[in-house]
Amino acid sequence: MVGNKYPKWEPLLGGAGDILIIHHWDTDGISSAAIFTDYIQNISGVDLNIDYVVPAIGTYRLLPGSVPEKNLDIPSKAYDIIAVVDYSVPKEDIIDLKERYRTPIIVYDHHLRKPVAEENIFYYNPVACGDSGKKWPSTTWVLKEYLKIPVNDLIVMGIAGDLEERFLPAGFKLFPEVKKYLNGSEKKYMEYVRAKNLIDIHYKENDDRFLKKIAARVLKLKGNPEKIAGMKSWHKKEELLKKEMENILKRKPSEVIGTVAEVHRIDTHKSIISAVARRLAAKTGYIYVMVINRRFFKDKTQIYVRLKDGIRGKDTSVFKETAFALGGQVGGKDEVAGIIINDLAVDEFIREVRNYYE
Ligand SMILES: [Mn+2]
Repeated sequence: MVGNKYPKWEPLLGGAGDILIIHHWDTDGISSAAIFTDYIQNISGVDLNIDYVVPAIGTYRLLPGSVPEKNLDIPSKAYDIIAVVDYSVPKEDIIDLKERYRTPIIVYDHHLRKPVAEENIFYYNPVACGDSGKKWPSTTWVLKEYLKIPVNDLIVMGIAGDLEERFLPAGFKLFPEVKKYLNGSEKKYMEYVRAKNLIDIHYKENDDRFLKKIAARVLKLKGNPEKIAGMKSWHKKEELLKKEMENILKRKPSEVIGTVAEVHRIDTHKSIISAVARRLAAKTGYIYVMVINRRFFKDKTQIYVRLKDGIRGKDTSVFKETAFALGGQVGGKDEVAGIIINDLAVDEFIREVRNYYE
C-alpha cells in the first residue's frame, strides 16, 4: 500500500519553467516520462519547457557529459526541476546530480537499490524501500499509485514493456484494475506487447537523436496501442532488427557453466543484448542465460544475465557481486543482471562464476 512517508514535491512546480526528464530508454521508461510530463503539464498553470535525456544505452549511472566519455548528454542550461524515471543508478549519482545542478531531484523507480533519503530528493521507489518487486511491475505503476492516476494506456504500456506476456495470467489477478481496464481480455493486453516492441526498436537501433523525442511522441499518441501499431517507419526498423535477432538465436551456446548457465557471445553495435537474453531465457534448459557482447563499447564489454522464466527462489546476485568486485558497473532487478566491465576482466569474471557454480 502507498503510505504517507513520501514528501510532496508538487509545490515546487509553482514558478518552475524548465524541466529535465532523464528516463530509461525502454518502453516503461518512455511511458513513465510521458505520464510524468502529462501530470506536470496538467497541474502547472504555465507552459513548461521540457527536455528529455536518455542515458547512453546500457549504462546505469548519472554522469553528465557528452557520450561516450560520460553517459548523459544534458543541454547546457539551468533547470528548475530534474526528474529521473525508471532508471536505476547508485544513490551517490542522484545526490551528485542534485549538487551539480543545484536543483531538486524527483525519482520514480521500481528497481532494487539502496533508498535515497536526502533533502530535496523526492525518492519514490517502494521496491528500494522494502516492498516486493512483484507488486510493482513497472515504473508506470509506481507513478499511477503515487500520483493517483486511474489506469490508462500509458500505464498498461509500461507493464507490457517490462513484463511482456509474462504478466499473464497472474497479473490479471494481482492487478484487477488492469483486467477491468482491458475488459478481461488477454488478447487486448497482447496488443500492448506488440506496441512495446515497436517502441523499443529505437533503443535497439541505438537511435539517440530520436530517443530524445520519443517520450513526447508516445504521449501525443497517448500510449494507444492501435495508434502505435500504425507507425509504418517503426515497423520497417522492426523487420530489419528481427532478421538480425533470428540469426543470433539460431546459434548454439558458445559455452556452458556447469549445469547452471548457457553463455552466448554476440558481436553487434546494436543494443539487443537484453532482447536476446529475454528470448533465450524463455526457452533455456539452464537456470540462467548469459549474453556477452564485446562490440557495443570501445574497451568495455556488455554482459547480461537473465534467470530462466518461471524459476522461483533464485536471483542473479552471484553474477552482480562477482562483476562488482572486478570493477564492473552493475544494474538490474532480481532476475536480471546488466553488467559493463572492462574487456580485460571478462575472462576473470567467467572464471570466478565458474568457480562458484561448478
Ligand atoms: Mn521499468
